[in-house]
Order: sequence, then structure tokens, then C-alpha cells
Amino acid sequence: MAMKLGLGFHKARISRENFRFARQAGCTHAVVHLVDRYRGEALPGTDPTCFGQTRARGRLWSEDSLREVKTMAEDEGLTLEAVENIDPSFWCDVLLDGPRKQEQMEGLKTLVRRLGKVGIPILGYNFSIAGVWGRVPGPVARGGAVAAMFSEKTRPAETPVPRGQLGNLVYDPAPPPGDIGTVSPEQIWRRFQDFLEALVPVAEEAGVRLAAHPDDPPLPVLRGTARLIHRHEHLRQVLELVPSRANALEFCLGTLQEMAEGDLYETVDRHSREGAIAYIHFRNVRGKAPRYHEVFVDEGDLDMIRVLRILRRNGYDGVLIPDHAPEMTCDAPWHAGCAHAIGYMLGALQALEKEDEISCD
Ligand SMILES: [Mn+2]
Repeated sequence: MAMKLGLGFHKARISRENFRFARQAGCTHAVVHLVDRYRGEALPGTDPTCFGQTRARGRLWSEDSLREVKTMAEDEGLTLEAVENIDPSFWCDVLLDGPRKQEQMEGLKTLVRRLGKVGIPILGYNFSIAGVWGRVPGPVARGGAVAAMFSEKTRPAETPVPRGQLGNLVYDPAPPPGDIGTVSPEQIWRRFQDFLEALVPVAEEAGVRLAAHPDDPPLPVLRGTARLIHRHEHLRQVLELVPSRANALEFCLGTLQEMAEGDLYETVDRHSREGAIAYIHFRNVRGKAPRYHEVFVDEGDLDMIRVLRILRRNGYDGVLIPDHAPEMTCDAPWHAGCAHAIGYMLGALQALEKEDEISCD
């Protein structure tokens, strides 16, 4: 099987047991989120739409800690394919054009070199100021399973982003008062260009691919801040800005399908043919921005089998991971949701493989 199955683990779910679970479900690869956050109410300076507060306070993930998680995955039979997401405290001033931008760019270079040294081939990131914001949970997937939804009716009031917050997380619990104001498309693209121009050469040398995730929800502006990747054509613009194998895509099928315009099958075809896809978030959705909701992988608008056929035809040999799999009503809601998605993916890939064997006979 040329394509590989993986599973993504948030920091709190990284454990031998969960890695073993993924292996048993049929995965060979793992993607980890290392952003460590407190959750809960009573966080200073937060609003109800905030995901929590991160603990890192600018301290980069050490080479030892990266090696530790990689070894743990390998001990359970999984290859660690990617670290997904950058702690906001590592690069807030890169996104916000703040006074510590140069210093933080140096930090990101160090982080990429560490990934290369440890042998983790991909760093997934979301170059987004407002981040994943404004979706609310609801019983909208099959059987009333809870999944994220977004619509005019349910979206919260778009307040400006308070200082000390980025991408939905608080990175500074005692920030100066006020908010970050507005950010224009020109500003966000300029900042992104600076980021890529500085980091891509380092990533090339380290043997690491930087993989950009599109903006979820894919709207032009959220909370007064322009979003980078909210149309299919933006993927091409990202790649053309600094052409390199190290400048690649964290290809989120769900977010791309949510975009108001664009043909997802053409987009999959183009970017898989050119080898620009570092790895894939395999997720389905119903509707399009500004009104959509997430669903189980087999019940959305997107023809997942058609997507897999295109990827197979174009020789895509990277990793696919379930994304936002709805949790299921049972004693292990997260595990059941993931096992359901992985089982679907495994079955689909085996069926395509058999089909090709038969047509070759
Ligand atoms: Mn995604």
C-alpha cells in the first residue's frame, strides 16, 4: 500500500497505550501535537471561545523531548511523521509583526534543525492569527454525534483578538491591555513571505518539510484579521512564494471542501501531481462557508473514494490521518471515533488496491 495511515495525537493523548491502539487499528504512522495547554474557565484575559492557555512561555521543545516521543512511537510500531502546530509563544511576534520577530525566527530555525536532527520529517503549522475560531459543537453528525458547526446563527460575536492571544490560545497570561487591532491581507502575506524566506532554506538543509494548513473556518477575515489560505488558489500562491520541496502543504480535505469556491478534486489532482502534499487531514463535511458542519468521514458532501483514487493515480505515498473524527457514544468516545475513521480508510485503500490488481490481471 503506497499511501500510509496515521493518527494524530494531542499532547494529553500521547501515551504508549494510545500509540498501541493506533497500531492495532491499522496505522503505521503518528502525528503529534506538542502544544501543552491548560483548559478550563477562570483563565485570566480569556473569552469563552478561547481554547486555553499554553504552558511553554517561549521555551522551545528540546531535542530530548522530541526524541522521547519519537522513540515511544517506534517502540509501539509507529513512525513519527510530523509535529503539528507551533506553540503560539514561539512565534507570536512573527505573526503579529512584534518587536521579538527576529529573535523568534531564530527560535523557529532552531526548532526545525532539532526536528531534522531527531528525524521527524514534517512540521505542520497554521499561519493564522484568529486560528480555528467560531465553530460550536452540536449533535449534527449521524445519530446525533457531536461535531463542529459554523453558521451565521451559531457564530459568536466577532470581538477583536485580545493581546496575549493567538490562534485561539492564550500565550501570555498577563498581557498589556487592549487588542491587536486589524490585519490586512497585504500585511498577513508580507509576514508570511518573511517567515518562509527565512525558514525554508533552514528546513531544506535539515531535511524537514514545512506544511501549511489552510484557515479553518475558511473566511477572508475573522475577528478583524485577514486570513491567509481561504481559497483553493491560495495553496498555489503559498507554494509559489518560495518554491522548494521544504515548502509544502498540510492538506486538510475538510477545510478545502468548506471553501465557498474551488473544485476539491482538481485541487487534489494538481497538488498531488506536483508532490506538494506533505500529509493529509482526511475529513468530511456538509455545506460550505459560511454555513457548514462536520460529519463522519463516510457521510459528507465529499466523495472520499474519488479523492483516494486521484491520490493513488498520482502516486501520492504520504500519510493520511483522520481529522476531527466525531466522538461516539460509548465508554471510549475518542477512540471509537478514530477507529471508525481508520477502519473506513483502511477498507477503502484495500478495495482500491484489489481493484487495480484485478484490472492488471
Ligand atoms: Mn485539518
